[in-house]
Amino acid sequence: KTYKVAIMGATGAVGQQMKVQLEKRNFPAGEILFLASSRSAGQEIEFKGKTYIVQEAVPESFEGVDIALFSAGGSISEKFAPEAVKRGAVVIDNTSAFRMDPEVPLVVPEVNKKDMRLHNGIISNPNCSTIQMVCALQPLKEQFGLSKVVVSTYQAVSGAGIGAINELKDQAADFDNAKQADASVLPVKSADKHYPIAFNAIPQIDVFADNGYTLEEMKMINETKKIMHDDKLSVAATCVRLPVVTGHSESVYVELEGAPSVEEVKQAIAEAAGVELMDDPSQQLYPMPLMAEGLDEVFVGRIRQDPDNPQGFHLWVVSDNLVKGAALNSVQIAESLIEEKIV
Ligand code: A2P
Ligand code: 11C
Repeated sequence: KTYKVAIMGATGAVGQQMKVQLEKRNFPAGEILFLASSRSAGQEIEFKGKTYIVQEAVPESFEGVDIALFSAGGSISEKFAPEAVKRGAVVIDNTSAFRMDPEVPLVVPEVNKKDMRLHNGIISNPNCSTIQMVCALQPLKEQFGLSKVVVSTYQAVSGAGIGAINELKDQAADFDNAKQADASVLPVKSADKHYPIAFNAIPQIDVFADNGYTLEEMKMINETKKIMHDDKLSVAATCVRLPVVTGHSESVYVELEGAPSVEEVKQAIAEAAGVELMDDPSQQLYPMPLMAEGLDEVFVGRIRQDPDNPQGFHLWVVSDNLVKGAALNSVQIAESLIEEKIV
């Protein structure tokens, strides 16, 4: 059996990667539609050796679509996802539009695949920085119990879309004028002030909430609790943008309910689905975004026990934010829908 698939936001950083993942995993797409705004309607996209034309998305685009992968921004999802559902599609939405809606499952297949079954037409794909963190946390929770998480992120510009990648490339070409570089995308396109990202670190991703946290930080806090089904889990986050093109890195501190040895923690990480242990200080082996680019796995290294607390551990977690953080996770949800006979 094959399925009619639509990619909404097909020309974007995540949309392009969705196409790559569908091809790479040989997803049973009998028909495929590449949708974007009128700005890029008419562009050509190659898929499995055939040329397709990007179409401007309208509600009728979703007629007959079985699975729609959305990554064109929250307001576009709010407008078009209900239209797609009305026409019989299951929407896998990679924006924050519906993630915290109690009626909408928020899924990382390695962690909470079965939540998918409760969908009402929309399944949300979590934020990229949340996905890679929960993949590393889940085996620790299962084996040792998890009570507290404190995370600091080192996030790549591709998380903010193609405009942010271009901005970094332009600014990085002019080292001597780094401080005066033109900036209009980061930290947030709609914000009053913009700062250069080349040769910089910006402790703001998304806009600020009233409590002083940014929305990116609140996503990591709220989404983690929802995916792990644990409202009592204590989570705090500080999210920082770095001049890295692709691949988010995270320094994650966890407090466990038990006090395992470092070796036991490493073993749990090594055995976890979708996660690869990369941790050997004697060989200077640890994950970095440049090596993770284009790869499927969540890489974990630098695992250390807190010298002052046998239940505390530090981990360094790296993954390609466009792959497992977005497109791959969405395609895995689509594959799970087929496996579980939900579509
Ligand atoms: P377009 O190329 O027409 O602007 P990124 O996150 O990399 O900036 O990508 C955003 C994606 O969302 C692009 O594919 C973009 O298409 C798409 N998009 C933006 N606005 C709309 C819209 N109004 N309708 C459909 N797609 C949109
Ligand atoms: C970033 N994590 O790196 C953001 C991008 O809610 O899906 C993803 C925003 C989202 O900028």
